[in-house]
Amino acid sequence: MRLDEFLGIKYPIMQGGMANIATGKFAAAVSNAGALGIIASGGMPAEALRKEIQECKQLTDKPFGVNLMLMNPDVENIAKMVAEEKVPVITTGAGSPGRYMEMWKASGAKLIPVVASVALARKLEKEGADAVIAEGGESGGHVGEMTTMALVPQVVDAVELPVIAAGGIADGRQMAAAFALGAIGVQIGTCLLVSEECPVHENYKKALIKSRDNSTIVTGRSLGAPVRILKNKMGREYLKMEQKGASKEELEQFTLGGLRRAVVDGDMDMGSVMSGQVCGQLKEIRPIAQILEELYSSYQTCISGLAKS
Ligand code: TUI
Repeated sequence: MRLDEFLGIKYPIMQGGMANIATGKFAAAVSNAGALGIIASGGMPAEALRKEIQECKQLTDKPFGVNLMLMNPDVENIAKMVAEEKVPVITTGAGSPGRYMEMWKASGAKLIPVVASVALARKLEKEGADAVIAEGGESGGHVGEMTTMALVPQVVDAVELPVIAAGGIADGRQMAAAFALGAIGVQIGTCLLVSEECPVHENYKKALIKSRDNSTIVTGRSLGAPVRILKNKMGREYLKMEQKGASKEELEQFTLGGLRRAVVDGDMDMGSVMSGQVCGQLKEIRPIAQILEELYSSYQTCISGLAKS
Protein backbone atom coordinates (compact mmCIF):
# COMPACT_ATOMS: atom_id res chain seq x y z
CA MET A 1 0.00 0.00 0.00
CA ARG A 2 1.33 3.45 -0.89
CA LEU A 3 1.68 6.18 1.74
CA ASP A 4 -1.21 8.22 0.28
CA GLU A 5 -3.62 5.29 0.78
CA PHE A 6 -2.06 4.38 4.14
CA LEU A 7 -2.72 7.88 5.52
CA GLY A 8 -5.76 8.90 3.44
CA ILE A 9 -4.03 11.87 1.76
CA LYS A 10 -3.50 13.08 -1.84
CA TYR A 11 0.26 12.52 -2.33
CA PRO A 12 2.61 9.79 -0.94
CA ILE A 13 4.52 12.58 0.80
CA MET A 14 4.86 13.60 4.42
CA GLN A 15 6.60 16.60 5.95
CA GLY A 16 9.52 16.22 8.37
CA GLY A 17 9.47 17.58 11.94
CA MET A 18 11.57 20.78 11.79
CA ALA A 19 11.88 22.10 15.35
CA ASN A 20 10.96 25.79 15.92
CA ILE A 21 9.59 25.96 12.36
CA ALA A 22 6.74 23.52 11.81
CA THR A 23 3.90 25.22 13.72
CA GLY A 24 0.26 24.15 13.75
CA LYS A 25 -0.44 26.71 11.04
CA PHE A 26 2.40 25.46 8.82
CA ALA A 27 1.43 21.78 9.27
CA ALA A 28 -2.18 22.61 8.39
CA ALA A 29 -1.00 24.36 5.21
CA VAL A 30 0.99 21.24 4.23
CA SER A 31 -1.99 18.97 4.94
CA ASN A 32 -4.35 21.25 3.00
CA ALA A 33 -1.94 21.09 0.04
CA GLY A 34 -2.18 17.27 -0.05
CA ALA A 35 0.78 15.90 1.94
CA LEU A 36 0.82 14.99 5.66
CA GLY A 37 1.67 18.08 7.70
CA ILE A 38 3.61 17.49 10.91
CA ILE A 39 3.78 19.81 13.93
CA ALA A 40 7.27 19.77 15.45
CA SER A 41 7.66 19.67 19.21
CA GLY A 42 11.35 20.71 19.20
CA GLY A 43 12.14 22.16 22.61
CA MET A 44 8.53 23.19 23.31
CA PRO A 45 6.74 22.51 26.62
CA ALA A 46 3.62 20.29 26.44
CA GLU A 47 1.05 23.07 26.86
CA ALA A 48 2.54 25.25 24.10
CA LEU A 49 2.46 22.24 21.79
CA ARG A 50 -1.18 21.56 22.72
CA LYS A 51 -2.08 25.07 21.48
CA GLU A 52 -0.37 24.34 18.14
CA ILE A 53 -2.31 21.08 17.81
CA GLN A 54 -5.58 22.84 18.52
CA GLU A 55 -4.78 25.54 15.96
CA CYS A 56 -3.94 22.89 13.35
CA LYS A 57 -7.26 21.11 14.00
CA GLN A 58 -9.09 24.40 13.37
CA LEU A 59 -7.26 25.08 10.12
CA THR A 60 -7.57 21.70 8.43
CA ASP A 61 -9.96 18.76 8.32
CA LYS A 62 -7.23 16.61 6.74
CA PRO A 63 -4.98 14.18 8.64
CA PHE A 64 -1.90 15.69 10.31
CA GLY A 65 0.77 14.50 12.70
CA VAL A 66 3.04 15.54 15.55
CA ASN A 67 6.76 14.87 15.72
CA LEU A 68 8.16 14.17 19.15
CA MET A 69 11.81 15.02 19.54
CA LEU A 70 12.80 12.48 22.17
CA MET A 71 15.61 14.66 23.56
CA ASN A 72 12.94 17.22 24.61
CA PRO A 73 13.13 17.79 28.41
CA ASP A 74 9.30 17.74 28.66
CA VAL A 75 8.97 14.52 26.64
CA GLU A 76 6.92 12.63 29.29
CA ASN A 77 4.21 15.30 29.44
CA ILE A 78 4.20 15.73 25.68
CA ALA A 79 3.79 11.99 25.17
CA LYS A 80 0.69 12.00 27.42
CA MET A 81 -0.72 15.15 25.86
CA VAL A 82 -0.55 13.90 22.24
CA ALA A 83 -2.47 10.79 23.35
CA GLU A 84 -5.12 13.00 25.04
CA GLU A 85 -5.44 15.17 21.93
CA LYS A 86 -5.94 12.06 19.76
CA VAL A 87 -3.39 13.19 17.18
CA PRO A 88 -3.88 10.97 14.08
CA VAL A 89 -0.18 10.35 13.33
CA ILE A 90 2.82 10.43 15.69
CA THR A 91 6.39 10.47 14.39
CA THR A 92 9.46 10.49 16.63
CA GLY A 93 13.09 11.45 16.19
CA ALA A 94 16.43 11.43 17.95
CA GLY A 95 15.84 8.29 20.03
CA SER A 96 13.69 5.23 20.69
CA PRO A 97 10.00 5.83 21.58
CA GLY A 98 9.47 2.24 22.83
CA ARG A 99 8.13 3.16 26.28
CA TYR A 100 5.31 5.37 24.94
CA MET A 101 4.08 3.11 22.17
CA GLU A 102 1.35 1.30 24.12
CA MET A 103 -0.22 4.53 25.34
CA TRP A 104 -0.20 6.01 21.83
CA LYS A 105 -1.68 2.90 20.25
CA ALA A 106 -4.51 3.03 22.78
CA SER A 107 -5.24 6.63 21.62
CA GLY A 108 -5.74 5.35 18.05
CA ALA A 109 -2.70 7.09 16.54
CA LYS A 110 -0.61 5.68 13.71
CA LEU A 111 2.97 5.41 15.01
CA ILE A 112 5.74 6.15 12.55
CA PRO A 113 9.14 6.49 14.27
CA VAL A 114 12.19 7.81 12.45
CA VAL A 115 15.03 5.29 12.44
CA ALA A 116 18.63 5.70 11.35
CA SER A 117 19.52 1.99 11.67
CA VAL A 118 18.20 -1.51 10.93
CA ALA A 119 18.47 -2.48 14.62
CA LEU A 120 16.06 0.26 15.77
CA ALA A 121 13.62 -0.54 12.93
CA ARG A 122 13.52 -4.20 14.05
CA LYS A 123 13.02 -3.27 17.70
CA LEU A 124 10.18 -0.85 16.94
CA GLU A 125 8.45 -3.35 14.67
CA LYS A 126 8.27 -5.75 17.65
CA GLU A 127 6.99 -2.93 19.87
CA GLY A 128 4.07 -2.10 17.57
CA ALA A 129 5.14 0.63 15.11
CA ASP A 130 2.79 0.97 12.10
CA ALA A 131 5.54 2.04 9.70
CA VAL A 132 9.05 3.48 9.95
CA ILE A 133 10.76 6.45 8.36
CA ALA A 134 14.30 5.47 7.32
CA GLU A 135 16.20 8.75 7.39
CA GLY A 136 19.63 9.03 5.83
CA GLY A 137 22.30 11.49 6.95
CA GLU A 138 21.72 13.71 3.90
CA SER A 139 18.89 15.28 5.89
CA GLY A 140 19.10 18.45 7.95
CA GLY A 141 19.23 18.73 11.73
CA HIS A 142 19.99 15.69 13.87
CA VAL A 143 21.40 13.02 11.56
CA GLY A 144 22.41 9.37 11.61
CA GLU A 145 25.56 7.88 10.07
CA MET A 146 24.09 6.05 7.07
CA THR A 147 23.05 7.45 3.70
CA THR A 148 19.49 7.12 2.42
CA MET A 149 20.76 4.99 -0.50
CA ALA A 150 22.32 2.40 1.82
CA LEU A 151 19.82 2.58 4.70
CA VAL A 152 16.42 2.36 2.98
CA PRO A 153 16.81 -1.03 1.22
CA GLN A 154 18.39 -2.60 4.30
CA VAL A 155 15.47 -1.48 6.46
CA VAL A 156 13.00 -2.62 3.77
CA ASP A 157 14.60 -6.09 3.84
CA ALA A 158 14.74 -6.28 7.65
CA VAL A 159 11.10 -5.49 8.54
CA GLU A 160 7.62 -6.30 7.26
CA LEU A 161 6.47 -2.76 8.01
CA PRO A 162 5.95 -0.09 5.33
CA VAL A 163 9.07 2.08 5.02
CA ILE A 164 9.09 5.79 4.19
CA ALA A 165 12.37 7.23 2.86
CA ALA A 166 13.80 10.52 4.11
CA GLY A 167 17.00 12.51 3.62
CA GLY A 168 18.14 13.88 0.27
CA ILE A 169 14.72 14.10 -1.39
CA ALA A 170 13.70 17.36 -3.07
CA ASP A 171 12.74 16.48 -6.64
CA GLY A 172 10.99 13.81 -8.73
CA ARG A 173 14.17 11.87 -9.51
CA GLN A 174 15.02 11.47 -5.84
CA MET A 175 11.42 10.53 -5.07
CA ALA A 176 11.49 7.88 -7.84
CA ALA A 177 14.78 6.57 -6.40
CA ALA A 178 13.12 6.24 -2.98
CA PHE A 179 10.37 4.08 -4.50
CA ALA A 180 13.01 2.04 -6.38
CA LEU A 181 14.68 1.34 -3.01
CA GLY A 182 11.40 -0.13 -1.74
CA ALA A 183 9.85 2.85 0.09
CA ILE A 184 6.06 3.43 0.00
CA GLY A 185 6.48 7.19 0.20
CA VAL A 186 8.82 10.00 1.17
CA GLN A 187 9.34 12.49 3.96
CA ILE A 188 10.62 15.93 2.93
CA GLY A 189 11.81 18.88 4.98
CA THR A 190 14.46 21.11 3.45
CA CYS A 191 12.56 21.81 0.21
CA LEU A 192 9.58 23.08 2.25
CA LEU A 193 11.76 25.62 4.07
CA VAL A 194 11.68 27.75 0.93
CA SER A 195 7.87 27.79 0.75
CA GLU A 196 5.91 31.05 1.01
CA GLU A 197 4.06 29.69 4.06
CA CYS A 198 7.20 28.63 5.94
CA PRO A 199 7.60 30.89 9.00
CA VAL A 200 11.43 31.04 8.96
CA HIS A 201 13.10 34.46 8.60
CA GLU A 202 13.54 35.68 4.99
CA ASN A 203 17.33 35.56 5.48
CA TYR A 204 17.05 31.79 6.12
CA LYS A 205 15.20 31.25 2.83
CA LYS A 206 17.66 33.48 0.93
CA ALA A 207 20.65 31.63 2.43
CA LEU A 208 19.18 28.30 1.28
CA ILE A 209 18.59 29.59 -2.24
CA LYS A 210 22.16 30.91 -2.42
CA SER A 211 23.66 27.66 -1.13
CA ARG A 212 25.38 24.91 -3.13
CA ASP A 213 25.87 21.13 -3.05
CA ASN A 214 28.65 21.36 -0.46
CA SER A 215 27.23 24.16 1.67
CA THR A 216 26.35 22.01 4.71
CA ILE A 217 28.54 20.65 7.50
CA VAL A 218 27.91 18.33 10.44
CA THR A 219 28.66 19.64 13.92
CA GLY A 220 28.38 17.79 17.22
CA ARG A 221 29.90 14.45 16.20
CA SER A 222 32.18 14.53 19.25
CA LEU A 223 29.09 14.70 21.50
CA GLY A 224 27.33 11.82 19.73
CA ALA A 225 24.62 14.25 18.58
CA PRO A 226 25.56 15.16 15.01
CA VAL A 227 23.60 18.07 13.48
CA ARG A 228 23.69 19.15 9.82
CA ILE A 229 23.60 22.91 9.26
CA LEU A 230 24.53 25.43 6.58
CA LYS A 231 28.22 26.25 6.87
CA ASN A 232 28.63 29.64 8.59
CA LYS A 233 30.78 31.43 11.15
CA MET A 234 29.22 29.56 14.06
CA GLY A 235 29.62 26.16 12.38
CA ARG A 236 33.27 26.78 11.56
CA GLU A 237 34.04 27.97 15.10
CA TYR A 238 32.17 24.98 16.52
CA LEU A 239 34.25 22.53 14.46
CA LYS A 240 37.44 24.25 15.62
CA MET A 241 36.30 23.95 19.25
CA GLU A 242 35.53 20.26 18.72
CA GLN A 243 39.00 19.68 17.21
CA LYS A 244 40.57 21.34 20.25
CA GLY A 245 38.65 18.92 22.48
CA ALA A 246 36.15 21.38 23.98
CA SER A 247 33.87 19.94 26.68
CA LYS A 248 30.21 19.10 26.21
CA GLU A 249 29.24 22.07 28.40
CA GLU A 250 31.33 24.54 26.39
CA LEU A 251 29.94 23.26 23.09
CA GLU A 252 26.34 23.27 24.30
CA GLN A 253 26.75 26.78 25.70
CA PHE A 254 28.11 27.95 22.34
CA THR A 255 25.07 26.73 20.34
CA LEU A 256 22.43 27.53 22.97
CA GLY A 257 19.49 29.26 21.27
CA GLY A 258 21.17 28.85 17.85
CA LEU A 259 18.10 27.56 16.04
CA ARG A 260 15.98 30.47 17.30
CA ARG A 261 18.69 32.93 16.25
CA ALA A 262 18.50 31.55 12.72
CA VAL A 263 14.73 31.01 12.44
CA VAL A 264 13.41 34.07 14.32
CA ASP A 265 16.22 36.66 14.20
CA GLY A 266 17.54 35.70 10.75
CA ASP A 267 21.13 35.60 12.06
CA MET A 268 22.91 33.69 9.32
CA ASP A 269 26.37 34.08 10.93
CA MET A 270 25.79 32.85 14.46
CA GLY A 271 22.51 30.91 14.07
CA SER A 272 22.01 27.14 13.58
CA VAL A 273 20.72 27.19 10.00
CA MET A 274 19.63 23.54 9.79
CA SER A 275 19.45 22.19 6.24
CA GLY A 276 19.77 18.96 4.31
CA GLN A 277 22.26 18.39 1.50
CA VAL A 278 19.58 19.11 -1.14
CA CYS A 279 19.90 22.85 -0.40
CA GLY A 280 21.85 23.33 -3.64
CA GLN A 281 18.74 22.28 -5.61
CA LEU A 282 16.54 25.05 -4.19
CA LYS A 283 16.02 27.93 -6.62
CA GLU A 284 12.97 29.96 -5.58
CA ILE A 285 10.32 30.63 -2.96
CA ARG A 286 6.98 29.10 -3.95
CA PRO A 287 3.64 28.17 -2.36
CA ILE A 288 3.58 24.73 -0.67
CA ALA A 289 0.90 23.50 -3.10
CA GLN A 290 3.16 24.28 -6.06
CA ILE A 291 6.21 22.59 -4.50
CA LEU A 292 4.20 19.40 -3.84
CA GLU A 293 2.48 19.42 -7.25
CA GLU A 294 5.78 19.77 -9.06
CA LEU A 295 7.51 17.15 -6.90
CA TYR A 296 4.75 14.64 -7.62
CA SER A 297 4.38 15.39 -11.34
CA SER A 298 8.14 15.25 -11.92
CA TYR A 299 8.19 11.91 -10.03
CA GLN A 300 5.53 10.58 -12.43
CA THR A 301 7.44 11.88 -15.47
CA CYS A 302 10.61 10.27 -14.13
CA ILE A 303 9.10 6.81 -13.58
CA SER A 304 7.34 6.78 -16.95
CA GLY A 305 10.68 7.68 -18.59
CA LEU A 306 12.33 4.74 -16.80
CA ALA A 307 9.68 2.33 -18.08
CA LYS A 308 10.51 3.26 -21.71
CA SER A 309 14.27 2.90 -21.53
O1 TUI B 1 15.41 14.00 14.83
C1 TUI B 1 15.76 14.24 13.69
N1 TUI B 1 16.15 15.46 13.29
C2 TUI B 1 16.22 16.56 14.11
S1 TUI B 1 15.78 16.65 15.71
C3 TUI B 1 16.20 18.26 15.78
S2 TUI B 1 16.00 19.19 17.21
C4 TUI B 1 17.49 19.73 17.60
N2 TUI B 1 17.54 21.02 17.90
C5 TUI B 1 18.70 21.55 18.25
C6 TUI B 1 19.84 20.78 18.31
C7 TUI B 1 19.79 19.45 17.99
C8 TUI B 1 18.60 18.91 17.61
C9 TUI B 1 16.65 18.67 14.58
N3 TUI B 1 16.65 17.72 13.66
N4 TUI B 1 15.73 13.28 12.74
C10 TUI B 1 15.34 11.96 13.03
C11 TUI B 1 16.49 11.16 13.43
N5 TUI B 1 16.47 10.33 14.42
N6 TUI B 1 17.70 11.17 12.87
C12 TUI B 1 18.47 10.32 13.55
C13 TUI B 1 17.68 9.75 14.53
C14 TUI B 1 18.01 8.80 15.52
C15 TUI B 1 19.29 8.73 16.02
C16 TUI B 1 19.61 7.81 16.98
C17 TUI B 1 17.02 7.93 16.00
C18 TUI B 1 17.36 7.03 16.97
C19 TUI B 1 18.65 6.97 17.45
O2 TUI B 1 19.04 6.06 18.37
C20 TUI B 1 18.10 5.60 19.28
C21 TUI B 1 18.50 4.30 19.84
O3 TUI B 1 18.12 4.09 21.01
O4 TUI B 1 19.15 3.53 19.12
